[in-house]
Amino acid sequence: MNSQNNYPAQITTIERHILDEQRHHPEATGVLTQLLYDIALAGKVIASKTTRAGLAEILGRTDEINIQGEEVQKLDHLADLTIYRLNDHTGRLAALASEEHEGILAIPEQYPTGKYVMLYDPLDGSANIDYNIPVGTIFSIFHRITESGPGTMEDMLQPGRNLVASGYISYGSSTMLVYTTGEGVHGFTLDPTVGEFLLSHPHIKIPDNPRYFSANTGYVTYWSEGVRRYTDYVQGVDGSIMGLSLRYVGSLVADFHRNLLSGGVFYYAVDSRDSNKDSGKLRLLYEAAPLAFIAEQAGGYASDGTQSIMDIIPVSLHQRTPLFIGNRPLVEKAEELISKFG
Ligand code: AHM
Repeated sequence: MNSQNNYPAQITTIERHILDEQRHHPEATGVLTQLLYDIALAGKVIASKTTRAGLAEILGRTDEINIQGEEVQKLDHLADLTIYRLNDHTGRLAALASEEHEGILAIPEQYPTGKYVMLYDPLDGSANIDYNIPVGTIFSIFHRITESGPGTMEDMLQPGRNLVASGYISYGSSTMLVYTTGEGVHGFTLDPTVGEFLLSHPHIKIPDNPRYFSANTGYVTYWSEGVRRYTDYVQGVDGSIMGLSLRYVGSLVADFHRNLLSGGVFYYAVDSRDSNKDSGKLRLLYEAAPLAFIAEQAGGYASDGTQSIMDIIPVSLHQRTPLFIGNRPLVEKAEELISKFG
């Protein structure tokens, strides 16, 4: 087909793209390919719910409190269940862990276990659901460490450096899936008319000239001296750079995605009012590490203010971390100011 017939030269579905990537790895068994495809399917199912979120049957809360002490929104619940149910029986996973549950989610006994584990945040930024603001799913995939049987905590508590794949699905004005398996970052947009994710953003690289900084500057008085100075820096207060524009949605996937495409930095620092005194709000395994892998693959960098997020060895499933993520020089500047001023 050619463009004279009004057909695009090539339409690449996510399935085709993942299969093409697999062909670069003759040793691959196809399990990861299938797993990524299962996640894309979950994304489609969740997208079909989020676009109906304003409808009374779905909108609202379940009256449950999750282990982070937050109200569980109905959509969180649906997203959580959708991802688990689409992956519990495939024989590809040894176990799952969700931001919504305290412990590991086991594979039911009647199903086989597989060689990967997956951790996921089913609907990040869910406080925004009631306001029709984009939310997202974030996922991380590791090889299991244990040999066989049900996956254990040892399989889950791995540093970002061990990630085999990570990605997110953004439910915004359109639904996008962005992922990496360590061979660059690729973005797909869901064509709702055909129900397929189509390759729309191949080989994403963070532009060298950043445009935005994203942080909840309402907390500035509760930040450390170093983070306050950094906030002056990104705004160009000391004149050393052209000030960046502030854009903050308060939905990590949306904020990260914008900065990935436009260049910039997102940060969520420790707040002196916080009971988690040295950690901030965001979760290492469900939010920071998977996005750090994508940032690195797109030429960027992620840090907790002192070290690469990718190198942190988790000690618990729901561990929190400060996060600075985006263009490498901008993130390194944060590290410099934090090491000088705290
Ligand atoms: P959640 O896990 O309850 O959805 O919270 C995570 C969200 C992120 O998406 C976002 O970056 C951050 O919380 C916003 O927090 P704040 O309202 O403190 O700025």
